Amino acid sequence: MDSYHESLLKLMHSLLFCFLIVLASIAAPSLADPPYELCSLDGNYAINGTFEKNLISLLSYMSSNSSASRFYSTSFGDGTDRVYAQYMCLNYVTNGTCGDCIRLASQHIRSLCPNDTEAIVWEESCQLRYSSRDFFGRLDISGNKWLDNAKNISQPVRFRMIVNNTLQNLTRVAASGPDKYVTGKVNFKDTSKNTLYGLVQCGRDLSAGDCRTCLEAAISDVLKNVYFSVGARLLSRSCYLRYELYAFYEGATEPASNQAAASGRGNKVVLILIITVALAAMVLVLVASFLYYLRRYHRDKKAYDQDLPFMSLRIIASATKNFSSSNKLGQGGFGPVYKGVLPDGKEVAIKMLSSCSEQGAEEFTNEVLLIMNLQHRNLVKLLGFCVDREERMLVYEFMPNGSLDVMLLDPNRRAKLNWRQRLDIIDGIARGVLYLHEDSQLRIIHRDLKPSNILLDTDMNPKISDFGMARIFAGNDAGANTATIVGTYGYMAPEYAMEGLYSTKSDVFSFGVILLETITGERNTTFHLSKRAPTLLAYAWQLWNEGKGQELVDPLIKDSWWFPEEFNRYMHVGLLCVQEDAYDRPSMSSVVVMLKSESTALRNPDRPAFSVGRFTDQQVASNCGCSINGVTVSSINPR
Ligand SMILES: *[C@@H]1O[C@H](CO)[C@@H](O)[C@H](O)[C@H]1NC(C)=O
Ligand SMILES: *[C@@H]1O[C@H](CO)[C@@H](O)[C@H](O)[C@H]1NC(C)=O
Ligand SMILES: *[C@@H]1O[C@H](CO)[C@@H](O)[C@H](O)[C@H]1NC(C)=O
Ligand SMILES: *[C@@H]1O[C@H](CO)[C@@H](O)[C@H](O)[C@H]1NC(C)=O
Ligand SMILES: *[C@@H]1O[C@H](CO)[C@@H](O)[C@H](O)[C@H]1NC(C)=O
Ligand SMILES: *[C@@H]1O[C@H](CO)[C@@H](O)[C@H](O)[C@H]1NC(C)=O
Ligand SMILES: CC(=O)N[C@H]1CO[C@H](CO)[C@@H](O)[C@@H]1O
Repeated sequence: MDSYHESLLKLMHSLLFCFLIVLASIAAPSLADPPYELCSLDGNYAINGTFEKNLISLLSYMSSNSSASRFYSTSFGDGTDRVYAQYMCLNYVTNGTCGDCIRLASQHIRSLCPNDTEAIVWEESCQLRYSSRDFFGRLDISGNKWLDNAKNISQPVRFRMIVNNTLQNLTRVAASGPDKYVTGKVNFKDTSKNTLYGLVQCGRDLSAGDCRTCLEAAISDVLKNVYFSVGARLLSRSCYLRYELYAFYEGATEPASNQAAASGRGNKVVLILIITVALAAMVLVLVASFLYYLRRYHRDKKAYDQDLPFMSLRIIASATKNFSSSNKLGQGGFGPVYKGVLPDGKEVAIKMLSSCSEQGAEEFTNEVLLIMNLQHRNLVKLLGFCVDREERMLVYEFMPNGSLDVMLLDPNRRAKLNWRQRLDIIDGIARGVLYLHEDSQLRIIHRDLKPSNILLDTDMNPKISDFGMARIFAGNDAGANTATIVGTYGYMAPEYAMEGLYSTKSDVFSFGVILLETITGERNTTFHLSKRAPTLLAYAWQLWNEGKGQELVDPLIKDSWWFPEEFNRYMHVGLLCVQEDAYDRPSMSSVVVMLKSESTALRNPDRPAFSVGRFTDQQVASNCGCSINGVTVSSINPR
């Protein structure tokens, strides 16, 4: 495509973007302005009856006396005509505002819930409630209402975590304080610097425990219902919470960029103008979309001819019960991993990639589509992916037997892993890595091979996961030098850990460590604790030279069925793979041949790399600085 078309497309894209913003501001599904009410279906009081008279006196009493306190409960009348009423103003409002708010609420409550024996209304800064039953000091978390903001956050998953964390912290403080009220703010960074402002408040008649229960239910309700919004409120009978990206409790008003929907109300001229602009934009957008898809179609015809395995964030969120902690399978080097169930009942593992990647959505999509074309029985199958603003997710088939790591660490499970299965696992890994290095149409260096990245299916077939991650994060090819080191100490080749030099031979090194760990049941990273030698590699080398290699066989299989000759050959190949000089290590294709050929004489191994980095089991992630609350996460830099 020539440059004229390119710039035309760019223009179209900007218009599309503007259009989406305009559209969002019209269609935003946030609730209307207050009041919001909840009327009971329990019963009605008689018109002109005593209950109504009592209610009227109570409301007028509260209206005229409400500037004295932020929270007030009182009752009036006798027997079945007795009315219990309570109001709560948000603590930050002035006496005058509180009074005005209650006066307004008193009028609204009767017109919104005519002749109901129980009702509650929420105004902008207060709530008013009455009932024929005594509810003072009693917790009621039913019928909570939530409100969201018109504007969407760019990284909802991470934002929700920060919101949850902040509100949980505020809850702890508020519940134990005398005012049952607290505000707080937290700085965080997503696409730009931001501050989250939160407020929680309980009725002062609640105990600390009930206040906490109420707010925890409120947090859970708001997170369950509000997924994308930059701010939200939760209206409950006994408590209240709100969070925004501006200091609402200090009188700040919502920044114009957030205000989209709130200001649209009643302003017909603006609305008409917007619609006109939108219609004009729509025509351009249609043209733009056509050109855009035409371009994509030509560039990546093959990938798009297949069913595009793109999944929406909504589907993924519902598959993982909104990324609930009970669905979390673990924490990978690039972000958390969740178990999910797709609408068709298929079990999947969903890997969230930390948003540090600089890569744009389009490059990411292309990269994933390339990687999805890799198919091998020893690679975990990538089923789909999701890109939503800054969020990136990969959807894999679910592996019921977990990872080799867990298998080797747990002595009970390791004991059940017999000699034959171990050799099959090693052979499978070797074939998978060979496919990545040489046989696929892409040349892929894994860069983070380790037992926790080897998953096991129901038949204990090994499947390599996280392949293509190095490509996705670094986006470049083999035999390079990189400043971004992705890997795990104990499995990283010395030239890679120290100098950032990587090649297929660095994967061969990691494979060698996995091989030795699988046949010996020892862990390279914690071997020094056994005091026999600083590392498993050093010890294996020492025994090998003394002709006593077989002493290293996993004691858990020692008494069962295993072949010393096979053990010797596997150990020999393992030692060849972990040699210090990358040049001396065999290629993956020779490894596969050597493991299988009983007759070939193998070359003697040279000294292995004895100490690689510090032997912590620390993950070294990409050296980006995502920070939550000023704390920089994942930036361990090897020298
Ligand atoms: C927010 O994002 C969700 C999901 O992507 C979408 O359904 C909704 O329309 C968006 N709202 C706005 C105002 O952009
Ligand atoms: C209630 O009382 C008012 C005036 O006291 C009267 O006009 C109205 O008809 C009465 N309504 C009923 C339903 O009795
Ligand atoms: C609000 O009312 C309380 C109780 O009447 C009083 O102590 C306080 O000084 C008032 N505050 C302001 C700002 O007027
Ligand atoms: C009051 O309640 C009765 C039912 O008991 C209902 O028929 C009537 O319409 C209600 N009055 C108003 C003003 O809603
Ligand atoms: C919020 O955090 C709490 C722990 O502090 C956790 O139990 C809960 O699952 C989290 N909720 C969500 C929706 O992430
Ligand atoms: C919440 O409190 C914990 C422990 O007090 C603290 O480590 C964490 O940073 C706090 N989180 C936020 C978002 O304030
Ligand atoms: C305690 C108090 O201030 N009570 C006042 C409440 O308002 C009524 C008028 O509606 C006054 O008469 C009370 O003195």
